[in-house]
Amino acid sequence: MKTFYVTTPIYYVNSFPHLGHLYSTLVADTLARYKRQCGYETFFLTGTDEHGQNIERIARERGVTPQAHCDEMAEAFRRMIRDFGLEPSYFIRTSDEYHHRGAQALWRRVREAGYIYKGQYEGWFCPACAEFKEEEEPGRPPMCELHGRPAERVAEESYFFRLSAFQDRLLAFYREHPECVRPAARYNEVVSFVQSGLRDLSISRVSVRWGVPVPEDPQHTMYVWFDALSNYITALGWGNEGAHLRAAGVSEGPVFDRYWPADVHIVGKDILRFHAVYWPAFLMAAGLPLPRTVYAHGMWLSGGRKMSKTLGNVIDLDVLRRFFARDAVRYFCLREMVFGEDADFTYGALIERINADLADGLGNLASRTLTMVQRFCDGRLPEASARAWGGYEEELRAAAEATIRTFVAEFEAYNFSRALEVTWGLIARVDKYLSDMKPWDLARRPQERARLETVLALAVRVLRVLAVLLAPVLPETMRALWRQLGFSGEPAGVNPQELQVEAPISGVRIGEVRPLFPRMDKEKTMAEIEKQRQSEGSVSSSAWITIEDFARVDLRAGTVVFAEKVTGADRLLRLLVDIGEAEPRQVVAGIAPYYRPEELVGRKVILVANLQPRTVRGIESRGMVLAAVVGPEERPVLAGFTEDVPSGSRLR
Ligand code: ME8
Repeated sequence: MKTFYVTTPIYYVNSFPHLGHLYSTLVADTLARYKRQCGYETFFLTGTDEHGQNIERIARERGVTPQAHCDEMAEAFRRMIRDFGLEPSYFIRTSDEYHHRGAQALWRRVREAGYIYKGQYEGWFCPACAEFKEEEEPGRPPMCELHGRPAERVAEESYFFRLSAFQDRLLAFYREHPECVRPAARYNEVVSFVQSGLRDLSISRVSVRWGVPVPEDPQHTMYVWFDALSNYITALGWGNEGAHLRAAGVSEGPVFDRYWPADVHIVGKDILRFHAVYWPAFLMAAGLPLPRTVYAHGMWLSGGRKMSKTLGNVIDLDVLRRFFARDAVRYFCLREMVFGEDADFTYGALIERINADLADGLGNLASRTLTMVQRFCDGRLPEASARAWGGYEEELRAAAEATIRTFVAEFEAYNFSRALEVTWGLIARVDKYLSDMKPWDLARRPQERARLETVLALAVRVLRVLAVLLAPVLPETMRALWRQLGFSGEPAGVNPQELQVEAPISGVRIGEVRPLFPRMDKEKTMAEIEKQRQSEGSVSSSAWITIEDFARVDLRAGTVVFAEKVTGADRLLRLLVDIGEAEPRQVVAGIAPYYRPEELVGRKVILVANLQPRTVRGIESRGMVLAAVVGPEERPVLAGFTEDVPSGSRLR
């Protein structure tokens, strides 16, 4: 039997899951469903990446053991999987014992092949991403762009992986396998990175305890990426007995030989280098086959910026869970993001797509067709008749056949967005066909019976095609549509590669007709989402920041010594705030409708003192005064003190 192995990255347990995490998993879930439907025996792996200095530190700050922290976080990811109806074959946790044994077995293989040696590592390390950073200016800590913090200097004994020995072999591999990194732009990036030269990689730490011990030298802990990447094979039972698979009811023992090499590792582009350079090198060193494809998807942006807990613009899964049907979230993610490129996520765009594509498009086509079958054909699927079959019908049938072929080709090429766009083109054509043929008029003329039945039969056949093609994307609603059409079994049981428009379905009694996708009231939903986001619930489920993250914000007590309105700007006041510096700070604040300048002079406020200066209406603002945001009109209420505080005092 043909097999297919798809993986997501295993999620780092430093933050709660958000849309970015959900995305990798739902892409993999969609692919897995599609491949199963095409008759492949499919293994879909996901899980959590739990080791490293960063996790050790977070657990310490929370006052819990690393294991307890990881247990809690792994459960949050499992919940994401349950709540969004995702169906991985197995969920791996790198703190699991069988994984440790597998990772150690890989280490031994690489060491025995002569690619691991002991040395001294000195370098810049960002604990938040567990990554060594290149030194840009001699002696100066590089800033981690992702976490906005300087890297830390680390000097210690370390094991090294001889990555430099793999430069030529990797380049030869890329040349011979142009599909090994996709999309093409990422392939080129990887090739030029490797061409620019590879340095050996430090792959152990003595200062970190929370991790997989290095075999025969347990003072050392494996570098978290060596351990994490190996999950893709340890989960299949490589380097262990596969007892975890038996316990989970997945298989009797290891399935490594059946599924490895992976058909595709789905990853975000931020972790491409690990998957397309380090991982193949580790595997080459161990003499194991290399994954067929690493596909790097783009980033979901929110407000034009990468979603990150540090920026506080994370799309919260709680909001998606509460307000949206899960099939709608799947559809939006796959339709809106051209796979491989970045895309912006807004609730407004999600609601608009639900209304336009799902409710008015697919949903409306299904309900108007089935309602007519109910009314005009006594609830039985009609038969097309040769007498009434003309050029228009032939054209539409050909369009449906072409859609099937294009959909399959685009899906195979990971162009999910294009596959859906083409499918919605077909929906629009059938809609137009119904509007042109006016079956409701035909129904009033008994001599047009054959034409009426032909029109509806064709529309029903297209609905059947849609249910089959869209089953991996909209699994729940397409199942519901299948039942409404009166079919037994599942749309997922029909192979899209063998799908045809013609099918012996006439005479089938349809099920109860119900709307597949209710329309959403955009304004009302947006207002409710905003309310929820303001409420405590979403604060508690957003990710933690560390004490160091917080300490980067320089908060000072200050005294307003001068205030005036900014001419030409109704909302703005220009303030001078004394924070114990030689000169008071000039700050522009959007509080003019709520505070008179004279009542502010002498008032104690809290100032964010290290905010990057910006110019507002030609006035340089060097800081921000803190205020609570109250009520739907978002009235600012200045924060202050009930006791006297000297200007310039730090807050922490
Ligand atoms: O990187 N949009 O884990 P992770 C799209 N543990 N994808 C996003 C995203 C966003 N805004 N934010 C994050 C790790 N992701 C490692 C993986 S694999 C052996 C180890 C994606 O939890 C990100 O690109 O930080 C990555 O693919 C995945 O979420 C997990 O990120």
